[in-house]
Amino acid sequence: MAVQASIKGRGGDHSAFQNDHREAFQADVLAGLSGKQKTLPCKYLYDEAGSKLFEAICELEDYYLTRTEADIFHSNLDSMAALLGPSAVLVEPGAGNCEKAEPLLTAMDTPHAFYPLDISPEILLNAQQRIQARLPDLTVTPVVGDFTCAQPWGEIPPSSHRKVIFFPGSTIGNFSPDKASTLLAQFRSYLSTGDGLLIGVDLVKDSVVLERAYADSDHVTERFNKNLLSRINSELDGNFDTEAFAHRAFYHPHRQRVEMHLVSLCDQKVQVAGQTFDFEEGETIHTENSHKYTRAGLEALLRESGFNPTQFWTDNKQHYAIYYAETL
Ligand code: AVJ
Repeated sequence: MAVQASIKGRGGDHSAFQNDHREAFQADVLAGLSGKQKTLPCKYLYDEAGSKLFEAICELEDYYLTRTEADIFHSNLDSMAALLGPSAVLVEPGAGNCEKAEPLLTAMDTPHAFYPLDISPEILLNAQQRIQARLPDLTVTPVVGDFTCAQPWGEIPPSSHRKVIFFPGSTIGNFSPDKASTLLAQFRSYLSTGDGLLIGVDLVKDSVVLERAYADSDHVTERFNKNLLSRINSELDGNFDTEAFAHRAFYHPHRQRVEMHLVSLCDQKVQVAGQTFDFEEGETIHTENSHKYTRAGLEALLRESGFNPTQFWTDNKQHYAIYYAETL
């Protein structure tokens, strides 16, 4: 069967996109390493190698999130599909390989269209072909772009059909509560009255369980974290010695988040893009936050962002939750 490989957004102008991307990466890295507390934005963890390592993390026994979310979806697909209703348009920011949307689209009553948004055109085209082959009557239109920007949302044509934003994977946890609220309000501004949001969130729980998920005994998360240094070495002419840094992940109960850091194991100097950065022994680079929510906290976040949570599903340990919320 012939599959139409249509793609919207920045996919057409790939090399210009790569160039912009490199410049932004360099500016963000140099700024992040210049602060008192050194930081690196977590979105840069997901280059090709990083995305593969993240997929490996999702398979780990210690990393309960992916497995638990998949179980909740699997057990409740029919009631979720019923809530989304017939002929809905599904939009997924940060869709990646679209593995979570596929069973949902299959359970839905004649979905009208699917718009996966992601920064990687290659992953989107693969997913489009796979889903289109399985659901030939559904129009799948990948949109390339950063979903925190206005650009990809502007690529989606207006439609009279009911729209639902699908945001699984606890991706919302990577945003501070303030930024999460801004992001959800941005989602809301794209929607109309009666449209919806289906969102997956990791819940606050025992810190031992949380810390094991981010400092796994197979050391895959360590490789995922250190891959950021290797990426800086190869893309920004850096000379990080990945052996001279240790992976550290801990739950901060007051901030309700797991923080991921890279700890310098000695006093050292590192060069990146012609600049020198000093590290003291024990000094860290803060590479990621993964915010956790209570049910009340998440419901408050949804309301302040313009949504009314109407349904929620969880697992028997209440480790993870999926919410359906309607626009207020
Ligand atoms: C992709 C943001 C949901 O925070 O659990 C996994 C990323 N970092 N292990 C998470 C991650 C370390 C993950 N999210």
